[in-house]
Amino acid sequence: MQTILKGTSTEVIISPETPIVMIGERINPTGRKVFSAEVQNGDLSRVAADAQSQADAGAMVLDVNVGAAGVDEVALLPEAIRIVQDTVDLPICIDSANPAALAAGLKVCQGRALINSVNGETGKLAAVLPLAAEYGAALIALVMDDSGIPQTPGDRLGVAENILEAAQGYGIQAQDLLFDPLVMAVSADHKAGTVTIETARRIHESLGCNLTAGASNGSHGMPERELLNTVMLTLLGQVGVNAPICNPLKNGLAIRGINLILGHDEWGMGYISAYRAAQKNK
Ligand code: THG
Repeated sequence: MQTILKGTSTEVIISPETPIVMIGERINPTGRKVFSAEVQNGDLSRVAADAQSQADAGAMVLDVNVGAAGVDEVALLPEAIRIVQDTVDLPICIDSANPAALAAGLKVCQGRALINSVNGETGKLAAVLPLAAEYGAALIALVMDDSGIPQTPGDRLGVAENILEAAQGYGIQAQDLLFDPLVMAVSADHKAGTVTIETARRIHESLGCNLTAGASNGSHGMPERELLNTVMLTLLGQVGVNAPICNPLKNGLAIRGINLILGHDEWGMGYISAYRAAQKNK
């Protein structure tokens, strides 16, 4: 199953047969004090450099999120998307909890965007599915609904099935959806990792869909976050998460390593060239 995203002129294919696609996470005020303050002042001067550095590190899609307290996302998100697409020719993952901001972003976005995100809540489905249909965008679906985040992989799979059925009612197909099995902090719940991994495995097996995940969420509150993020990306990659949202500046070589070990990198050329580029930048 192929999920196709487009930039201004590039096309990115997400499928089990092709290498894992990194969605760069850094254009997001979460955990970034300076960027957060800038965004709150309407200052997007950092965005172009953050887009370029992630593209240079191998990101093939860029997540764009300007959500911070007091920010008018409807005004600022389209502006950030324009800056990114003026800087690099990559598809955009439009990241907002506000459907009006998603709509404003879609309006200016070139190519075929990835909406981040819908979930199984009645109101979210009604607000976001029509947007994906109208703009022909692909869509990330979080496996939670009006009852919250299910505790078990079976219940999370059930939510995924419900979302797929609702999406099909709008003419959105399985290949247009990237399911997100929900990575939660293992510091708060030591079973959170296994529930996420088993959820991904079951969605991949029974729906055949492609998957994303916010891999860096799992390590919050733990030392050596980078190490834990690598472990998370590896285990998720093994069960079908082929478009993780991560930090390409930190996880770039690990992703190439996963692609190599999983048979997606003939002669290791992707891994070797990423290694050489990293050495050159040192
Ligand atoms: N699923 C989907 N979308 C998502 C998430 C998800 N979008 C947001 C988030 N989760 C993924 N993005 C981030 C971005 C930053 C961090 C974690 C997840 C992060 N940042 C560092 C910190 O907080 O310490 C800051 C590091 C830096 O300077 O870059 O951890 O789960 N669909």
